[in-house]
Amino acid sequence: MKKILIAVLILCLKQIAFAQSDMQTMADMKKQQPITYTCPMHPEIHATKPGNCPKCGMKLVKEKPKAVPKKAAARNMPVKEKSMQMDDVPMSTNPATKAVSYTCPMHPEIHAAQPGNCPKCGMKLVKEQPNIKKMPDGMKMPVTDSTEQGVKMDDMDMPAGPAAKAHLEPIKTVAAKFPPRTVRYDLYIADTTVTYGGKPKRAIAVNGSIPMPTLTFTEGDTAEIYVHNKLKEETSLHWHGLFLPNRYDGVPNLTQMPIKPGATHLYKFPIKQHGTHWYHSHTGLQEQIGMYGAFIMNKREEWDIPTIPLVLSEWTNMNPKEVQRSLHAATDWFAIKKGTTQSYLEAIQSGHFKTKVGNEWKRMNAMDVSDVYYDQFLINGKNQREQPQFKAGDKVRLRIANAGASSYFWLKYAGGKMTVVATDGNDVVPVEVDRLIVAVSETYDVVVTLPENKSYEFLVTPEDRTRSASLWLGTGDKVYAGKMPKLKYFAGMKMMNDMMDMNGNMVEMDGMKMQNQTMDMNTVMYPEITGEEKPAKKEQKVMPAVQQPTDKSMSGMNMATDNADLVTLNYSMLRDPNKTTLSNGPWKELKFDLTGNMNRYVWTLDNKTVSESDKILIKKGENLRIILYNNSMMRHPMHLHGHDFRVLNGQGDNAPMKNVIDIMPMERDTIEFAANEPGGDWFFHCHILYHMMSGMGRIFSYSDSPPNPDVPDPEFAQRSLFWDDQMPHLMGKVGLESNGTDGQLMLGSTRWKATTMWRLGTDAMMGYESETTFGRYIGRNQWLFPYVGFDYHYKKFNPDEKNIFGSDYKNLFGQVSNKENRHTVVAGLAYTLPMLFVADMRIDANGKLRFQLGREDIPLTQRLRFNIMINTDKEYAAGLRYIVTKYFSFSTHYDSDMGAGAGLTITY
Ligand SMILES: [Cu+2]
Repeated sequence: MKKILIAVLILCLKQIAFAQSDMQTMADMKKQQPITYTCPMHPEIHATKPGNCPKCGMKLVKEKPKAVPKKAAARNMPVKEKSMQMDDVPMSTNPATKAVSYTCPMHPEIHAAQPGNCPKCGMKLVKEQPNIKKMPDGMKMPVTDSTEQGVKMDDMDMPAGPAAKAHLEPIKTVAAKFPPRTVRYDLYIADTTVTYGGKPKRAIAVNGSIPMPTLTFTEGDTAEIYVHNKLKEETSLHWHGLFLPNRYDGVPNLTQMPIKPGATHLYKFPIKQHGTHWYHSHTGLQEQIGMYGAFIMNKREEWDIPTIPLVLSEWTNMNPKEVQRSLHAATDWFAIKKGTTQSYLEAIQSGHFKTKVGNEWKRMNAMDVSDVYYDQFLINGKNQREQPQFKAGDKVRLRIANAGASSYFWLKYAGGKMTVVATDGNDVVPVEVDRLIVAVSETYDVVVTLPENKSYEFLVTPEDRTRSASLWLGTGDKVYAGKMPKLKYFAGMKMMNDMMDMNGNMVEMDGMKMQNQTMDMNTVMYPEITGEEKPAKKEQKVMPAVQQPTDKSMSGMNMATDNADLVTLNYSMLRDPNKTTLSNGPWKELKFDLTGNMNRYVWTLDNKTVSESDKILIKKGENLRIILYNNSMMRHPMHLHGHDFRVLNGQGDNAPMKNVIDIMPMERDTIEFAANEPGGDWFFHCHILYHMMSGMGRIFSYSDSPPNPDVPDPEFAQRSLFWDDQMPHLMGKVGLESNGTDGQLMLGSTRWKATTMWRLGTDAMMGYESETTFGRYIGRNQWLFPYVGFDYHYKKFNPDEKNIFGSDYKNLFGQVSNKENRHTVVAGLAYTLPMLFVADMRIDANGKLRFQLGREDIPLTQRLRFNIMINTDKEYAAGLRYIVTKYFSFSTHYDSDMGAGAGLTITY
């Protein structure tokens, strides 16, 4: 056993050394050839030596010989003639000279005569600039944006996207025949049982239905909604995107008190806007289990075409409280279910070992685009829906709301392009796209046309692409939209590595601001554009061969061939038909970094949760400008209650109005809104349910607000509100093995953690040990953990003991060890090192020092985990754990005190 242990240790060390020597050999190779270096993000940079980019600090890469690979250039040519009509792009300059060429922001060696996608990574090509900063005088980017300073867009060199203006012929309208009226709804909220995920599970239905009933109004009406709580728990309803009196906004413990079991609550407010909105519970995690529905406000004069509200959502068989706890416990069960563990074996098999090491070196775990595994995805409560009544030539408006708790959804349509006509209830100048992604809680209005008398698939795919849901429009032969293939996680991991520095900060690339989803960094993960994740092969054929349909449903719908031309919606393509500039008023500017800690699942703004920060006071009549920078590895849909904001996207005076802005990693976006409510507290938060519940938000509070009659005791209410992100979570691991038991129980909150761990051998020779510690995580990354605690250790002297250090009578500091009989208080400091090893230095009341190094849960394969520990008390341990289910693993374990053992480990 001793030998195995040493071998393992050596292997571990070698791993690190190997990674380094690898880099060394790379460097040596570089020296041999007279080559130059450039920045992947700044192709104008040329250097004779390796180093970092003077503009963005990114590592320079070898510059390849200029010749454009012919195949690649040819690949770039748009396949279809009509695509890429750059003239149609509202903000593009008419290329004055013919000498314009295009390159990839990530692959400067690519040069193409025409716009298109990079043959290497599929990213949209950008105009190549001869060293001068762009923007000829003639071209004024419409960035007036009602601001004095404006927002620096001049560095932004990305085309707005090859959006063709929509060929949406005029659509007849029809006027409301009735005068404005009061519309009453009675909503009965009650428990129900559903089998969405194949097993009967508890859900919440309103009037017996999931989603909740679609509430329809016409502009000018008055809404009177009676909510009858038939649950055994509190509830609330929030009207997402609505302008209404603050007391009816529906945030429990902020704008009202929770609706108690058995109580009825009236929401009554005038309908002073129109468009596609939705409503949902704002209490706990109720939104995850059915409490969401469409809220439609028609214009007085509305389009006379069939209109279908589509509420998209997801279902998990796991109790959402358990989902939340699992996220905090950092179990990787969801990753196992999704097949996204990104273990060392998988890394080696796919030639990404270095990427994996780089990833852990930067103290990151596996990466994913979403956190939770879901058992089913739903369109209006069903996975497959049919609307057979439509015929060739029919236009249908889909009013789509993403009511998912944490899923983004891709939308694709088998019958041709989709015309986006509104977002978050606000009209936009119609824009035609092949696909779009809907962020959590966003809404989009999309018009689709049936080309023939067939049944066309409207395909809804979660961003992680684990499953999908479909709506079928029309009757006849089925026309499939083409399933979206699995993401290339290692490519994404590599990209994240490149973008993140050693301090866990996303490196902002100035000179090329990431804004408004114009460049979806995740594009590198899309195999339909960039080809399959390849097994390790030296020579990389650049372009994907014709993609193998992985599924019969794809029936010839081959994506790889024409996907280079896919038009994907991004925010800079959204333009309000009217001016949206704010009226004059004093300006207030605020900046927030979106921050997070994936390992402990703490999500924050400026590293502070809602309960750790003060309300932000605003005044009626003020204009607010909020600059948001996403310094985390995940995208966040930030939602503002009760107000629409302008998204500064390069559309100048016609910036689109939204109430949710999706911000991708490394993006910096600016929004502006008028503080035009008479008062109240308005929540601004990430709409990913589990991010919000961990504290990612702020409260905008109008100063001199009149008291809210529905919140009689604001201090009590606030304490209850804050509890949402202060609540501690229990987690644990208990090993039951032939040589004894070891394990730990933890109770953790945003910053604090109490742990008790034990190692109890089957007899006194093996010893009994327990350590209890209590401490606080410091800093945004929470790598530093000072603690105090109590240590108990008893072990009978064993003359035959074998220890790789010889005797453990003295520790490595030469102090006589007290582990034979120790009960003492300790104080120490733990620190997470690169490669996710935790270094732990402590001193006990007898002055004994101990330094310990350990790492848990090294993912060897999808389900096999390795852990290792060694300390200066000459104790060491290593173990393997094979994960069978979320709660059970088979485990083996060797410990310097307890020896070898095998058994079962329970994880909670
Ligand atoms: Cu978030």
